[in-house]
Amino acid sequence: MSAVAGRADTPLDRIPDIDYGAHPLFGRGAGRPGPAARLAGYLRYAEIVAYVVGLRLWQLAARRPWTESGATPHLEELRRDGIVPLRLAPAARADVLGAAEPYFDRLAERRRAIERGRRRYADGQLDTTRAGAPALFAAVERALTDAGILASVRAYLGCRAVVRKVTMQINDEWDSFWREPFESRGLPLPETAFFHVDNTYDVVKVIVYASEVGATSGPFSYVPGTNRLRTGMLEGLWLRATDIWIDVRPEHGALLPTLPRALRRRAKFGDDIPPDAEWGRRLLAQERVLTSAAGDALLFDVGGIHRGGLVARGERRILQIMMR
Ligand SMILES: O=C(O)CCC(=O)C(=O)O
Ligand SMILES: [Fe+2]
Repeated sequence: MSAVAGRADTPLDRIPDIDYGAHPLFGRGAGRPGPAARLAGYLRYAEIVAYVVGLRLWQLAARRPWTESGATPHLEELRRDGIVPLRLAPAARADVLGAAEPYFDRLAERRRAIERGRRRYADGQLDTTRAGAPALFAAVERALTDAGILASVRAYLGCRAVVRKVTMQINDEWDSFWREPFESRGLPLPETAFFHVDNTYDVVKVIVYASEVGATSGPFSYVPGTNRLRTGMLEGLWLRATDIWIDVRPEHGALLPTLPRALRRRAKFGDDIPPDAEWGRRLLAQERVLTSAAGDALLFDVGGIHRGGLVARGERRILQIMMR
């Protein structure tokens, strides 16, 4: 019997309940925390809920509504699918990648200092800010403005979105962040592994492929239309808070089945979908895999279901541009 509610003909419009009590990563077999560990876990969770609520309220208060007057060439597709594959103008692309090169060098050097099998997810990323990387931000903003991407994003979000963060990311076949939770417990890797929605609010990203990305080099993928998933305000809050909680304290995962039912959700749910779940099969059937042949840049709403960087062979380099 499937542990996930929903039938084949139900539209993909919600994130269904997952029976975390029956899940090998969290339920039986994950270990029973004692009373002290439980208390520490719940307190940590409460702290993270408060953080997410505070952040959301602050973002809503700081939000400046915006009516875009420029051309918005990507708006319709972004609204419909949540994902828009693009081709940057060759000069703009060369500009952006040229400005990013020193940061990729720095990241590659940092990765070389860490033994291959020991690199964690964060070891694949180097974040830059406007103050720290002005030339890179200028090149990125020029490219996004000239292509009408920034205007499309502002119209989509209804606020005067700006580039907040540019991240260099390198992944290779030695990375195990997506396999490790299963391999370390001798469990089979689910086909839906690493499917997630981001645990941020109102963010649109552009990924620029900095290397050729084929089917085995960890292409980005997206389930079109899932940017229109219906998530309630509280549900959205639990999804995010629980996700951050288990990311920072994986050992608290054993407490997930003990939470009230409404709170048993997390943004990175792809790892948790049982293999026989109809819902997971539908995600896989609708997944759109975007190799660099499909586009050298991808514009997407991070609130839709996506994954990427699951490299089977070789290395993949991307630039991740975060707008809010
Ligand atoms: O590395 C990837 O392709 C996935 C990136 C991702 O999940 C994101 O940018 O939110
Ligand atoms: Fe993501």
